[in-house]
Amino acid sequence: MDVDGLNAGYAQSLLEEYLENPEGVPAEWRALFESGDRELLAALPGLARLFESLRDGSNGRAALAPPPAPAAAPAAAPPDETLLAAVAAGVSLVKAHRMHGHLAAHLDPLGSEPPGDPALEPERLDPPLTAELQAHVPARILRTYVPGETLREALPALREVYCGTSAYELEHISDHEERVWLRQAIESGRYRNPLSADEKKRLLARLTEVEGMERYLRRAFLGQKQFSIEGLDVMVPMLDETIELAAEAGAHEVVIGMAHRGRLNVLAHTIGRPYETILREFEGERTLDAVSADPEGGTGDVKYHLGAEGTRSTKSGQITVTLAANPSHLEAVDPVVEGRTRAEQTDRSARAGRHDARVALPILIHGDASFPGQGIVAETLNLANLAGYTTGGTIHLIANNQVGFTTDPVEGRSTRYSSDLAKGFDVPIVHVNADDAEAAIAAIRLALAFRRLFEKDVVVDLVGYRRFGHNEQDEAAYTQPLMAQKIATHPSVREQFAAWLVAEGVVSQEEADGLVSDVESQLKAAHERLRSSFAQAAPSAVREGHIPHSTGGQVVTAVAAERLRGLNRELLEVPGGFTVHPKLLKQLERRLETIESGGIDWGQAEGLAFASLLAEGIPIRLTGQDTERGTFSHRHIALHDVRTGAVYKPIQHLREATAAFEVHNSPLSELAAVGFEYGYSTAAPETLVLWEAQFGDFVNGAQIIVDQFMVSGLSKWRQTSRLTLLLPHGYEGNGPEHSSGRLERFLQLAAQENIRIANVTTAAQYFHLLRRQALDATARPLVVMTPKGLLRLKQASSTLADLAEGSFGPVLDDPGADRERVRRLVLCSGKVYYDVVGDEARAHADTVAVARVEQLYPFPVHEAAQVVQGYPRLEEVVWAQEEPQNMGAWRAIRHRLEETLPDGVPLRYVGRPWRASPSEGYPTAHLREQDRIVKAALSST
Ligand SMILES: Cc1ncc(C[n+]2csc(CCOP(=O)(O)OP(=O)(O)O)c2C)c(N)n1
Repeated sequence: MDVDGLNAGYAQSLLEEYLENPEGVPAEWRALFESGDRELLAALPGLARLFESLRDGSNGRAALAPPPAPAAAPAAAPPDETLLAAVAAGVSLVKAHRMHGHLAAHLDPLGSEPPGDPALEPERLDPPLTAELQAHVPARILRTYVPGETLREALPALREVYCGTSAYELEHISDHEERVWLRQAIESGRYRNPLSADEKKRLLARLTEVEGMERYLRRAFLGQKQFSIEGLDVMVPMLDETIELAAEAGAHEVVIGMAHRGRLNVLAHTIGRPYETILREFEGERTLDAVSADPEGGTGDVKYHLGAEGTRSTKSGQITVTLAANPSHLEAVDPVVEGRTRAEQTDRSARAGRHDARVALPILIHGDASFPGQGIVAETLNLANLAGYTTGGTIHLIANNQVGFTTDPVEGRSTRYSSDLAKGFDVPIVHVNADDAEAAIAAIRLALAFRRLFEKDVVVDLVGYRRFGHNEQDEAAYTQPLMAQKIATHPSVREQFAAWLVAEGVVSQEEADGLVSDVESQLKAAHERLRSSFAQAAPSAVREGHIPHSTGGQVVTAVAAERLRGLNRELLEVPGGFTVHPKLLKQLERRLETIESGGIDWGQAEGLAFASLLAEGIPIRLTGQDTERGTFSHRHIALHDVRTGAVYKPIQHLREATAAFEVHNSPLSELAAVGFEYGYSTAAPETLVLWEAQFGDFVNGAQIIVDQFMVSGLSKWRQTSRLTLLLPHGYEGNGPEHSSGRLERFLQLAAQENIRIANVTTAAQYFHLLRRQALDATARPLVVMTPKGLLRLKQASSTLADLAEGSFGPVLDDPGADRERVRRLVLCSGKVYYDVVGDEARAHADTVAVARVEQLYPFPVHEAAQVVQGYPRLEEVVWAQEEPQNMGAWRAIRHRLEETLPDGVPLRYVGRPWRASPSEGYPTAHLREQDRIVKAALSST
């Protein structure tokens, strides 16, 4: 070590660096600091001076001021080694508070003792940090931001900060800047400014409203489910603060996702739904007079699942607050909210889309049992920092009532905290005792400031309790008797806060009581008004309605040939010097020929459909696993320069485009990935939002989103969208898991024209289908069974004329059949068509016609009947499918087909028999089965 020229400043900076990060200083310096070696220290005058100054209580400042004046050590000053060790112990103590302070924090309003940690106890350190020794350790060198000159002065503040009614977990964060910012923000108390008297009064008034509403509902509607918020009442003022701060930071919208707990209260107080409306819904459970049946034939939904939107006035202007509709399935709404927020944050009205996270803020309110238990939470957290999915940071609020229905935390999770999962995502976590209203508000201020600065997620774990059972029909004491006993005598947060304000002289007892009776009177008055309105209104009849529908038949989907030629060229343009992989380049360049001479394949037709829509001002968002290239290497919408790795997407540079095209490879998720796109599509109704499964089978990982949102959202919440699922489907010998997009599931879920389902067989059909989906005035989700082998099959390719002059055909008749000769009509759907017509037996089966049903739902009854009627000598109709009999389309469309048959013409099934697994594992078994099906379809029985 070179000691010449060493100055005290340098030595100190090394020492400080060492204290912050021991690994960050050269090994020899580390050894020195750790040894406290007097001789070595003597050899380093600068450092010696530093230690001298530490001893004289000048906190190292003297060491920085050359020339140093020798300080007279007080008689009782400890020796250097002890002092150095004390500094090191002091550092450990500070670190321990930052890392483990939460273990000693008083987070439970019900008063359970925190476990604590030996590292937090100064007397248990080595050397024991007595009060006297603490007084010799300068606070500055410990790099804390709490007030106090010495450790002795700083420690109580440190304890207050880290082990009070708030606690923090942030040392797991890998970004140094974020960590340091958080420490500073927390220790300096920047976000814990005491509330002003006015703010306190407002807070009390809010808590009174929250509690008052729950109490009124419980009394007025005994036993009806309200999933009371009580025990977590402060959540509502926390949301108030969030909305205020979001508006201040420039947001126009706050999108909230939450489950049942406290939802009615949030609807009333956060969204601003009038008490009367909520009371009407409660009355609706008793009398149909209170609610009118859905005139459109939907089922509606229970009151604590309904979505809502309101406008709030803040100091920074008006802001929209949306509560997303959600099903009972806990946490399923999380990615939906993220997608929705992302859509709000995105300007798609120009070729270069723009994402601005300041525009909207997502808030997810989780249950403490659900957060660690439901995998979708992890999937959603994993979206947070991805370019295609980020929403610039979500505020996660765990409504932690320390129980999940009747399940205790020890049974419900393997982690100490409900929030622990978030640690793996570098998310700061604030735990806060829900009985400390001011601390809860401070937690929100910190969270919002962090999000604003770093555009990342934050978790606030609000630790409260549940005053009653899981719902108003449950008895908590049956399963959590001790907790229930404690809660029975535990004053509410409003009561505590009121008592405190009275003691402080901020309000009088009369004022506090007056607030309670005011809320009560408001609710009573609203209820009276509602009741008198029943008396006057004529009872509404329950009507059998129809959800308006359209199969999109009217939409013109053809695009002029010249425009398609131009777009085709542009889709192949790359900037000068950009080198596409030579093999790929050859494939792509073929598209210049196919547009003229035929052979437009799936990928090309899709690109042209997208490009033409962009030119018509329709934005598009396409995501899925490996979707930029396409699972089957057929799309190549993003090109990679083989020399530089640079990426270029020609479709984003179309000269005529007047809308944005977004494409992203998704993370390996189905549930959150589809949920996100569903949410996005509901908030961007003008956009064609597509999600592609790697193989169709995998869509069942997203079953909750399909069942609870996509197919039933319209009926339950009048919420629909153009979400389009591309599900590779077809029996090609790849085994049980890569054959089926589970067509039967979607067909089973289809009713009241809630969705559209197609399995098309040509590139042009796909082109027209996509365009129709985007342009149809009636938005509906679309499920497409997309091909694999057909992507490149010559017969499935199309010509420019097909795109420029054709349209979507829900049923395609046999083009070559001799109508007078045909005795059997084979109807089928999807790829099996090519197996049938491509079979050698086809040539001899001239009494057989083969037609395709391209749209399976809504079933094209009229078009199918026309095809059937086109064969006057028909003796039988065969439905041929490659799926097993209990799968595929058969069971869902059989009755539809039967409606089309002339009298006396039977309908016969040809396909795999009933099977528990979709397809054979052995390729040879597959081939045999495929051959049997084709032969059975073509030959007479
Ligand atoms: C996916 C799913 N599984 C099970 C349930 C049934 N369920 C409803 S509430 C609940 C407990 C939830 O506990 P927690 O997340 O802590 O929220 P709390 O009700 O305590 O507010 C359960 C298991 C559900 N709604 N969703």
